[in-house]
Amino acid sequence: MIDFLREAAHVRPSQKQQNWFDMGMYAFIHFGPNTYTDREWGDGTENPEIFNPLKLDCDQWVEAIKTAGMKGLVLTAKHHDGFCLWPSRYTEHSVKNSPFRGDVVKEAAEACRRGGIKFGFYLSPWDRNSKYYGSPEYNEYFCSQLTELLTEYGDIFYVWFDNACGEGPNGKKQAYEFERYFELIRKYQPEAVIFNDFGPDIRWCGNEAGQARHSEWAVVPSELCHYGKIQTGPGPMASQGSLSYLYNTEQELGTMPNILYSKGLVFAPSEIDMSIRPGWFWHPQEEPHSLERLFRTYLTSTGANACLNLNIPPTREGLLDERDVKRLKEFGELIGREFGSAVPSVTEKMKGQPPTQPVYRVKLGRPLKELKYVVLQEDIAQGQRVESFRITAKFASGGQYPLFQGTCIGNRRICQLQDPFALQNPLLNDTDELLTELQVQITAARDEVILKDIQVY
Ligand code: FUL
Repeated sequence: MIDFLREAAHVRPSQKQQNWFDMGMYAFIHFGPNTYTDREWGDGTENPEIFNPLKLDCDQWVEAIKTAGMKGLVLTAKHHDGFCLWPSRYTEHSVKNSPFRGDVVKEAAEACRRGGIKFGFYLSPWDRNSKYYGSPEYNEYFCSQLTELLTEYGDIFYVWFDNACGEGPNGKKQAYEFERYFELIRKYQPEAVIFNDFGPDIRWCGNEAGQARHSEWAVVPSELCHYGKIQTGPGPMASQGSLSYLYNTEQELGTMPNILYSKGLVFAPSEIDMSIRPGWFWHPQEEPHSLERLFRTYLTSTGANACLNLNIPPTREGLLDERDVKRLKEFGELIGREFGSAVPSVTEKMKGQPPTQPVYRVKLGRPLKELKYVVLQEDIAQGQRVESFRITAKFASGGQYPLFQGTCIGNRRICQLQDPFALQNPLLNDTDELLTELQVQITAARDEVILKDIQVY
């Protein structure tokens, strides 16, 4: 059992998964015929004539998403309606038969390059327009389109696959050949990470509400992320059960009782995808979510061992809506205010503690009356190990006060102690005492704990 946990602690990310973690937040862009029909799912019969973004300006998209601190953009090159935002050679259902006639994928990729952020795309396997859908030819067709996108638009950091599999125009469903699609990506864009509900590189968190799990493990059973590279053998109790019930909406994923029955473990961190508005596509009557909602999502995604893929849909003109642009700017400013400059501190590991239960003493460079956040980071390159921790405050008088208890840390855990949106925040304590030190105590871990950083705000 202990050996198995130790093995679980050593399941490590690939370099590209680490690079992805470092990005923290990037933008999803849902754009296509739905933008013009006021729908969320087109049925594939839309006339390409309706697609006409007269003021398309991808530099405006990039500048706006950069104000929020986002490091990349993921464009819906093709959604379920089958309409291609690039002039694909393999179909007539694309921008080439629209009055626009340009190439949105090219414009977006070039704007990202000019703006110094990364570019990726979403390509829907479900295609409600293609006559091939529901037959083996469709996989050929899909691979040809994927190859166009992988070879003609420069470096791609991300390929996002939707698992949805509905009926095509012939009333048939398609057997997707994901392994084949993944191979093409590895061949043409070896640095790109691949998203699919079940991995291989990045998995879906299980909701579209912006909420990571209470304990969001990057190391999960291989039964869930069967496309990933299996990095351990079976759990000690695998012979008794096969986790056949496992689905990505389970609350317990990667936790100890969950991995105990697994057939093996995979490193596959979770992405939180959410739209800035109720819909994924732009609808004239919708408004962006409040700044508060976005900020809470930031804490429960990038601050909970995941990344945030926040969708901002362009309007019919091809610009991001001014209301969304304003909200993105406010969002970036708030993140800057809250996390812009850390309180200077010196961390020292206390001697004589077991390697799985270390205690860190964080001496503050200046005494504090209030404390907003403590941000903890494991050295994720070495794996994810911490099961539980607590933070204690120490005051000038020597008094102590328990502040926070948590489970996972992983790549980045934001422990929130004050809420910028609350009318009143609890005092650190009920006297005028000043906080001089924090203690971060790891109460359980799968193997020796390797923290990368502790920051105080
Ligand atoms: C879902 C799709 O059906 C939605 O339209 C949207 O693209 C979302 C990101 O993924 O599965």
